[in-house]
Amino acid sequence: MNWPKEWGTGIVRTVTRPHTHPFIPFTPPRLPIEEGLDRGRAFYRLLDARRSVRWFSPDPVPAEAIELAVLAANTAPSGAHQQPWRFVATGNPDLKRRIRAAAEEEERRFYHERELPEWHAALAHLETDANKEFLEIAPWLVVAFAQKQQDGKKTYYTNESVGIACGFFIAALHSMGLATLTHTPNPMTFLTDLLGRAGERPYILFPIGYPADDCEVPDLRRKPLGEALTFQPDL
Ligand code: IYR
Repeated sequence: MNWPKEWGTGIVRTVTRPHTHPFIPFTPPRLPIEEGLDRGRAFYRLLDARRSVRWFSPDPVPAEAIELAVLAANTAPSGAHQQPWRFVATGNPDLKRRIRAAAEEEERRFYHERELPEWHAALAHLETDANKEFLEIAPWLVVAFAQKQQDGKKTYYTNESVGIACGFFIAALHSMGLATLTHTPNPMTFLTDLLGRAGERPYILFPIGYPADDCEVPDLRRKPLGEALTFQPDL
């Protein structure tokens, strides 16, 4: 391998731990601290430019972008390395239309029939409603499913694992200049039937595409670092 001298010699200690299962060396070159921080700043700036989008362009997005985002998601850590996720992608107009129709049916109940005043009040600033036109306009819909069981065996930390994979997925889409929305029609069991994933739980429905030319987003602020991070004891 070829890396700058200041990253070290690349000579790795041979270890003789008494493993009972296969292990391989993992000794990535260590970055100089300043370079690591520069990369951290750049990565933060990249992610900070992401917004959840509800107005998409119908412009096509190559299937390879979806494949790359799922490859990224598929690198997520998971309980017992069970990787309890399955991403189902469709760009099929008829299927998208049926998903939209079923989602809007659920959402009409959510917004107009169910007695959820606190939830509705918490959402008001997003100005969402039961109309989910974006489910037909976005060129791709990808549904993340959680596998509570695999081959009849329970999976562990299923929700956490799928949540982390979805985070990687969202970041990968953003890195390609694509937008998405973590859409969770409630309930969304209809996706299990429409997408033929019996035994799997729909986790998030992601419309994916480029933002529309006239896309807008709510004027939100991210919570300041001081509210997101506590050093204990204080620095
Ligand atoms: N599922 C509904 C409501 C909704 C709920 C939350 I929490 C949001 O952050 C946004 C919307 C919908 O998609 O409209």
